Amino acid sequence: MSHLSFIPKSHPRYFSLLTREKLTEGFKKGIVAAEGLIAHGRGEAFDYILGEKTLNPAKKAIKAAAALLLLAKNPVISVNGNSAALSAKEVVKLAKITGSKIEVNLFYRTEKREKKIKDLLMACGAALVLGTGKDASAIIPELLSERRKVDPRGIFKADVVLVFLEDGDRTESLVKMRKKVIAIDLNPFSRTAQKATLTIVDNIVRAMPNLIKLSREFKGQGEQKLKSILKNYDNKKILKEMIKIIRNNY
Ligand code: PTJ
Repeated sequence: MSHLSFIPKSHPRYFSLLTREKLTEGFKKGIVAAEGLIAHGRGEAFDYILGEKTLNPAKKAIKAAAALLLLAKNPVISVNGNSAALSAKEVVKLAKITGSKIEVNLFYRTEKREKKIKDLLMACGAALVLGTGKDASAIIPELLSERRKVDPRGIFKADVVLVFLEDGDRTESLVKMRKKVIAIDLNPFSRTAQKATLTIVDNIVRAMPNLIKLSREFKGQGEQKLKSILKNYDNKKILKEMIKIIRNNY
């Protein structure tokens, strides 16, 4: 049974409660791992500290991420349980605008969950979803988790990979493979945030619509403009700015 009817629209944290509801529904449907609910709780705590809004450093990171995706030769969006439950439609939209492939990649990989996530993405309009079943036949070296299994047409040969809710290990391994990693992670202290090429410290439910909007705006603009956005972007500086805001606010 959905708990949506328990949430008054006037509740000051209506949006946050609605997001929780999407995850618990995703869990009941077998899309979200039980551990994904706990991971979201950690994200919520950081989001609370950020004032549940997209802060300036995150806006700059989103701008650079849009430029990086549009300049990439083989961009891939990596989807797990939480990102499917929260942003499946947005993943498909962003993939279409930026010419990215979509790949399912799970920490708690089961065939059943892979298939459910793939079906959801297809129902949202994806033409092709990589990385499920036997398609995940390539291996990320030195990575021991199930996330090491990737699609040779997707993450394995990608030059840019967009990741959500990571455990850090894979981001590090992908960077070692000379790929550029864009991470959306509410925790600026996490290994993922620190190791990614470009870190968007924001909730995926806010970052994705903004990323779509900017990618749409930037599409068709000359390479030079996109390259200059990236040239002026410094991820370490952005992370420091974010941490400074957190420290100064409390
Ligand atoms: O791949 P799956 O679906 O089998 O599940 C993997 C989970 C999500 C369980 C796994 O990746 C995990 O345990 O994640 P972690 O290590 O707990 O990391 C989650 C990170 O994502 C934390 O740093 C959170 O702050 C952050 N986070 C949680 N919710 C959001 C988020 N970042 C952005 N937007 C969110 N909504």
